[in-house]
Amino acid sequence: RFNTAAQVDELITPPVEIRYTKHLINGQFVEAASGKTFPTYDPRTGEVIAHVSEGDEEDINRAVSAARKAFDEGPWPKMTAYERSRILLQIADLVEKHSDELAALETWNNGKLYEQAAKIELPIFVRLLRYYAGWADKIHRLTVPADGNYHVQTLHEPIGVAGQIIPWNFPLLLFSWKVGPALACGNTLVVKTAEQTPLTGLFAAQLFHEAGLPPGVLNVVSGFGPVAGSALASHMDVDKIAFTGSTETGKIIYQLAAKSNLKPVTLELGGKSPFIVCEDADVDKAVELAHFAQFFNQGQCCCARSRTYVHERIYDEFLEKAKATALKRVVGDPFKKGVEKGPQIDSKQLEKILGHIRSGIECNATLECGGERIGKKGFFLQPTVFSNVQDDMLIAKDEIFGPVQTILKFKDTEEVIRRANKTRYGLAAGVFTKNLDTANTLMRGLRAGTVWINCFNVFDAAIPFGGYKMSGVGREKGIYSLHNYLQVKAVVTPLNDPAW
Ligand code: TXE
Repeated sequence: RFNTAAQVDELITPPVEIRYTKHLINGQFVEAASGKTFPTYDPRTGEVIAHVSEGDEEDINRAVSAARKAFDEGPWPKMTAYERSRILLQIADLVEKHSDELAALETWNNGKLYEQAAKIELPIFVRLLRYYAGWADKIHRLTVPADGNYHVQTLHEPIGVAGQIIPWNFPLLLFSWKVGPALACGNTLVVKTAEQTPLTGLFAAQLFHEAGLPPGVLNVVSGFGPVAGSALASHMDVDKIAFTGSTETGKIIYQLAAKSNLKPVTLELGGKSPFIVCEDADVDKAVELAHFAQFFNQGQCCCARSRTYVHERIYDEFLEKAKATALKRVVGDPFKKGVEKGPQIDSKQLEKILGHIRSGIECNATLECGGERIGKKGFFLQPTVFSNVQDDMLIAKDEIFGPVQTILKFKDTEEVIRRANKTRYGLAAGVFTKNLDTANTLMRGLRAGTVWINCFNVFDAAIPFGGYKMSGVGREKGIYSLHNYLQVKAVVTPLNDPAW
């Protein structure tokens, strides 16, 4: 029996108001040029909670013009780096002060656990801004020892107007990953939030302005991908585009960038990451970590470890315990304390996940528990576990992006490395072992942008994140993200000093 003690029909009223629904362009909230709006929903009920301005090409043009003017005329890129750093620190303080409201709005619009938004994601947001505030005045140029009688130096300059497209699974967290480094480097921005979750980006951007960010530096347009998103990716006056979302849309963005002005692209895309439990593992601990690595954020994580490979000697014990853990996960209103799983984001995602569950059953994987929608209101789904999963089944190949754990059996390390790598993705991997040699072999053999050994989801601001293969292009966070937002200019001057 599923523990749905926190019933989905006794919902808590969100402790926050919706104040901002219009585009934020040049420091002002403005209606869409067309006057159109679109509804945004509460995933707990599927009911409309607000109507938001719907951006199209004209709104993107206006936002890009504002960002261009702010870049060309300043003051942002021309300020001293120390001044930019101070403003970023002020923003971090103000966001921290409003963390509870932002977290409540995030939960209301996304369905994620309020405790998770307030205690994990907002602190990461604030920490990340402080981290990049620290970088702003430490981006050094180089002096280059070139042959000949020349003084050669490189200038590291902001790239210009950056377009940033954000998905719905971590609307605020990914907003910070994108805007933090770009602002620290002195760029100006146009952000297109996800159509499912437009509210928190607008609220956060308003706080950025209240804390001292000059108008035009950060513009936020709400709207749909194929209209507003593609207008941004193909805009001739946008100097760089960064995107997080599906691999399919990532390919479109790459093409739009290439067909327009060859703007550089960073992509953070989907995954089908393995979690490898070796035979020497403490089974209870491994079950707990594998469970969280899959079910965190309703399974809506690009880095969800969605293929759990378990060594054959401990497979049966692991499976029993994994199933018991999934059955205990409390599903309900994400605002309630004690609830461990909220709704999926929308009916499209719910249907996609249910389709994968049906395909797993049709392929004769064993449905150990779950597999069904809970209630008729909102988008709640039972935590689901499949065993007897084979590598060639769709549930082991496609990104399900939901609360579905697939458990596979393996015999030895070389075999599991080969099987884990046999995917178009390469975002992350989990390894669970007490043996240092095994850990080292796996860590080197796995083709993934992050390998978490005996831990999971450690997302420090300084740790780079991104994918191998079709999981992405480039890295975000850490020092690596600065490279995405800087141009390198080589400057050569003759030296008339004969001593040189
Ligand atoms: O993603 P899209 P969707 C995966 C996950 C999910 C699937 C589909 O498997 O089930 O993608 O989700 C904008 N030009 N991930 O449809 O389409 C869109 O408006 C420009 C993994 O939501 O990739 C939104 O802002 N932009 C992922 C953003 O792209 C376009 C997170 C993401 O939407 C566009 C989300 C276009 N033509 C989904 N089409 C991760 N890596 O974390 C859409 N967009």
